[in-house]
Amino acid sequence: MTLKYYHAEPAANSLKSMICLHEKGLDFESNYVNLHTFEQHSDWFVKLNPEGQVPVLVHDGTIITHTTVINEYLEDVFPDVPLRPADPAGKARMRVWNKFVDEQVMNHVSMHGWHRMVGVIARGIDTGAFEKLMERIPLPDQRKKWMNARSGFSEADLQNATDKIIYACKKVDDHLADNTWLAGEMFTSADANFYSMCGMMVERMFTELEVAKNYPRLVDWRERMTARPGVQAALKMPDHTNPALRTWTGEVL
Ligand SMILES: N[C@@H](CCC(=O)N[C@@H](CS)C(=O)NCC(=O)O)C(=O)O
Repeated sequence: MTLKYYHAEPAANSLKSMICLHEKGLDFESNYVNLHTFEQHSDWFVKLNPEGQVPVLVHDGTIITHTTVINEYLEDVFPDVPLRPADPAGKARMRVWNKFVDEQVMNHVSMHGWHRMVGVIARGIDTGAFEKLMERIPLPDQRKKWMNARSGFSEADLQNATDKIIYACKKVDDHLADNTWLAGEMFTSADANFYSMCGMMVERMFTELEVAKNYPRLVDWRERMTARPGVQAALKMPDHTNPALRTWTGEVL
């Protein structure tokens, strides 16, 4: 059996499935894809994933993309250490949380990240070279996102994204009043999802939200997440980010 994981730094989508791989104790080959040199749009990578995005899982030659799908696949093929409830109601709870994070959280946090971090990279590229890079991006929405990152997202769009993040933090914090983990009493891939997309960095990225004061249960959950050996192992995966960006706290550099 061969399991290969193509990924970038241990954050966001790359971290999300990496947590599940480690939590399940699976032996996998780690293949770093350098987003800083746009390797995700290179010919070899687009052959693997025509959408030109990380991460990608390759299991005995079968290519699986999209982190929520990858995590469900891992669950179906490697159920020994379960990260999904066995009962239909528990499965549904987990999936509703995954759907919430995928559809109503991920893009909003990502917009702020791109505005502040990817914008630095995008603005550093000469105009002719930038246009050439844009031509290689397979997904039209992703091409627009790169162009917006270069010019800067609008204040209205950024504010809308912040509003959605505030909503998500409150929703999770309220939910954790009666639940240990997002899907109930069991740690699931939904926890890996919210942690990777928002929970682990929300306090650092959005200091104005006063996360520790306003969402203490979310912070407690985040600490319990970070302490898990599987999460620790995932966070230790290679990080090639420019050191200035790694310690970035949210200001436009
Ligand atoms: N729905 C996809 C989203 C993947 C995604 O947005 N990947 C980002 C990294 S977090 C990426 O590859 N960005 C580089 C680019 O699009 O150029 C998933 O769940 O895997």
